[in-house]
Amino acid sequence: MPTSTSAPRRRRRPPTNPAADDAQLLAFYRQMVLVRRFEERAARAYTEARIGGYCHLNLGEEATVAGLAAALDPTDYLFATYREHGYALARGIAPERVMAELYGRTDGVSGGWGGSMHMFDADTRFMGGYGIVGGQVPLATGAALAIEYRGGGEAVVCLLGDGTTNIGAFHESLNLAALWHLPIVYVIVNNGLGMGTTVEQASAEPELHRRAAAYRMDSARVDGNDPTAVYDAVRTALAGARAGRPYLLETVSGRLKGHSVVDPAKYRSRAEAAALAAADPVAAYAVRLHGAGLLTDELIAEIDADATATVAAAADFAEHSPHPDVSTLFDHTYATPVPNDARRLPGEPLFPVPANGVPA
Ligand SMILES: Cc1ncc(C[n+]2csc(CCOP(=O)(O)OP(=O)(O)O)c2C)c(N)n1
Ligand SMILES: [Mg+2]
Repeated sequence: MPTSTSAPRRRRRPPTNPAADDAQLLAFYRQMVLVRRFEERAARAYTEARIGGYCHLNLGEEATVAGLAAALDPTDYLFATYREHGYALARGIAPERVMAELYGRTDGVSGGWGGSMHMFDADTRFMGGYGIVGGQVPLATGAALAIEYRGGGEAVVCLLGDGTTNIGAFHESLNLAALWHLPIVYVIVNNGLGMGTTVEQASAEPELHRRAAAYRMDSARVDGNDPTAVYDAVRTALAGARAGRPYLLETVSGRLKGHSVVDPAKYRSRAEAAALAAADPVAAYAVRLHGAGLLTDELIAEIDADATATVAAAADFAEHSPHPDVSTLFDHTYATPVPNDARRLPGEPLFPVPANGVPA
């Protein structure tokens, strides 16, 4: 149940996106399978040493990815965590560019400079990818303030993990968002763990959405394994946010593998791992759509083959994309001159973007 107390400054708006119809239900499935196959391929490429650095996967989070992304308008801004490949794909960034970024190549969505944790794409208003736990939370709040300041119907969705609710900036951000009626939805993707620490070990209030009460903010908890539940919850939350009522949404799902691809997750018992696998959201959703007559065995195989082919083509593209020249190593660091651009909005380029799309 939403917890709400403070008086809205503006009227609540109904959700702008329509309720999910059959085409949307199938689209969720296609999206979920694409994310699943993409992440499996990323894990394989990592073990083949084609991907370096850190690499955190959305395995187990596919339903949340699909439902959340579909609820956003194209003009909304999405801030993610380092566990962001699936959200980048669902926001509309081409799989080739996401994979090339993982490979650290020039055709990657961040030109190969960012890697797994730092994808960024102004065109789709995908605002990153952050390696600092919670680094995105105050930034997203600032983006919402910019929207409010300028006026307009856009909103910000800011993803964060369950563990991230214990950093100070989370509380500072929610406090300001509530005080200033900012158009923002904070989405806690509760996968039960911050690395190897459970929510119950880390959080005095393990029902994380209830923390909104401290800021008199609307909140809800939904099943993150159900794309329709996530879609509806994000639509509702966004409608409130656009009307000046920021929102705290908690989605509950499981992390099927380790924290990152190099984590064997030894802190998990066999029974826990088996229970997670049994609740696999992709398989469960396939069964549900099959039962509803929307999926057949043939269509399941076709969707799988499509996703597998898309991901294979993305990996091939990444493999053949050039490595960045070593002379560019220190480009786009804090040493690069940055104009005083306090009035620039999120997504607007700092410098003119050349025709090839890669900043000089
Ligand atoms: C400021 C900061 N502290 C610690 C870390 C190390 N670290 C990386 S991920 C993580 C756990 C975050 O857990 P959660 O917020 O639940 O996100 P999840 O990985 O489960 O998606 C930690 C402690 C970091 N990257 N940044
Ligand atoms: Mg977590």
